[in-house]
Amino acid sequence: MTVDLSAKIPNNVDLDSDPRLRRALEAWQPKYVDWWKEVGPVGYQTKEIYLRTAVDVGAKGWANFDYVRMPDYRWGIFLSDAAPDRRIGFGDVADDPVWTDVPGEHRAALRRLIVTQADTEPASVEQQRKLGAICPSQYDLRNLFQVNVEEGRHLWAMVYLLHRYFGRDGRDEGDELLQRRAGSPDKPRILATFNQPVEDWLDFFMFTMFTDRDGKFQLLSLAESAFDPLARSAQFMLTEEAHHLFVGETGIDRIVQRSAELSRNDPNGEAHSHGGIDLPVIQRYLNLWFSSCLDLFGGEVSSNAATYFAAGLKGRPNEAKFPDHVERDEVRLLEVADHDHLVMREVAARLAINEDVRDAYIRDCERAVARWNRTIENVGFRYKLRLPNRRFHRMIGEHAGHHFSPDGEPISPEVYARRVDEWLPTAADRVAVRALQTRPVTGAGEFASWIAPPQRGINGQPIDFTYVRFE
Ligand code: BYC
Ligand code: FE
Ligand code: FE
Repeated sequence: MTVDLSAKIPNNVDLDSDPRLRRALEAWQPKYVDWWKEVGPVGYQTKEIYLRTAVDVGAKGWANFDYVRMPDYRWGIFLSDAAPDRRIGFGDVADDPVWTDVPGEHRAALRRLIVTQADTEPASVEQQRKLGAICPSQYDLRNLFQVNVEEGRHLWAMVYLLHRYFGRDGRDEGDELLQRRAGSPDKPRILATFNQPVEDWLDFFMFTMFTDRDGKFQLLSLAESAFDPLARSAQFMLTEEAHHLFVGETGIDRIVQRSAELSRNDPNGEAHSHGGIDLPVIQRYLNLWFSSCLDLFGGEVSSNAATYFAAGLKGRPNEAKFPDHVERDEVRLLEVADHDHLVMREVAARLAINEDVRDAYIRDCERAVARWNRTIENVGFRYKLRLPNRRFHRMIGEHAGHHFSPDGEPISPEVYARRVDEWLPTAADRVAVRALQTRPVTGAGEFASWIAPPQRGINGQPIDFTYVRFE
């Protein structure tokens, strides 16, 4: 399918052949732009930013770099090319041809999955809206806005599916997606992490590392869906997602590097008196964001997940790599708390699908932590970051309502309360981080004291390139 770039809404879904749908989306567009202006990035809206815009799904065209003002960004609708004769890869419908439309019996479940996915995209833009004012460099400011405009495009991708396949209900959902607000007491976003404040750039890098990474694994699971338009939408979103994950993982790596350098030269092994962030503070932020994001995979035992899997609506990341795609009679063991000790509990494998997805996510996070620890080692400082156990600080699922140490040992509420300041960011930690981030650092090639420069610039440009035109 060729891309129509001259259209009001750039797309490769042949919007012109469906005037009713095109009109409905063109009616949603100004509401979207109003939303962007109201709760999108604060400031910088009239500045020209060096951004990439997707203009095609092919290897060449999908990353087109140029200076753009954010409100003029060309948010488009793109599906990856259809695979010929694609078959469903899992569940009771394994090996059937994929669906080009929504089967009546799965309408409610698919709508719910799409709305939940969609809701996270604008939420993240809202959460990050104030960060421009305290950015550590022009390079990072540009990356923030790149992430923001692409999350906006991900919303477009999902709203297209809602309008195209869910009629009136879908259009109503599209409007409600612009009405909920991250952190709002009366109209909050759907999933808890997307109502959490993102107050500083350590939060931001943790978010793009851990929360966008939930996005990667959810999108990989949706890319397996029997509902082909959803699968192809998710597939193309993943190409953009890679940059968000790069921003998070390398952002933390650069902070960790600077912290280790400053700590190594300090008699007490601390970074804060030299304009850096102490490594234990980074560890506490990590504990917070990682544990919150583990909740985004849903309960360990989930009949929703079992239904999605059986019906072919949502698979697991890279489903082809799993030995069994049906999981009809298999079981899985879960380690859960029984009063003050851990017991093994057996559950049907289909009920534990969320745990399979969480496993894949945790492995990917472990890889990143190992990389950060190599950075610390290369600097010549002794400190090791680590992921807390998956039971630590959970609000959803089997471990919620119990208390665990970061090692995953069951502990009493009293011990937890006594030690929580060692494990999660304290008010003093937040004050210390914010004290380093009080103004935007935007000079050419200039970086804040608490973060190392990146290894290279964006799209082959130098690090001191003009990523944002301030005139
Ligand atoms: N917070 O059966 P359960 C991204 C609810 S991120 C609040 O255990 P299920 C992005 C659940 O809704 C990717 N509520 O869970 C990242 C249910 O409610 P009801 C987003 C939660 O359904 C950064 C109840 O608890 N995509 O793209 O198996 C920037 C029991 O649920 C939470 C998706 O999530 C929570 N954390 O799994 C930008 C994919 N967890 O029925 C973008 C679509 C659960 O009692 N969503 N609940 O009212 C899904 O696949 C599933 O809805 C979930 C939950 C995996 C989220
Ligand atoms: Fe996204
Ligand atoms: Fe993302």
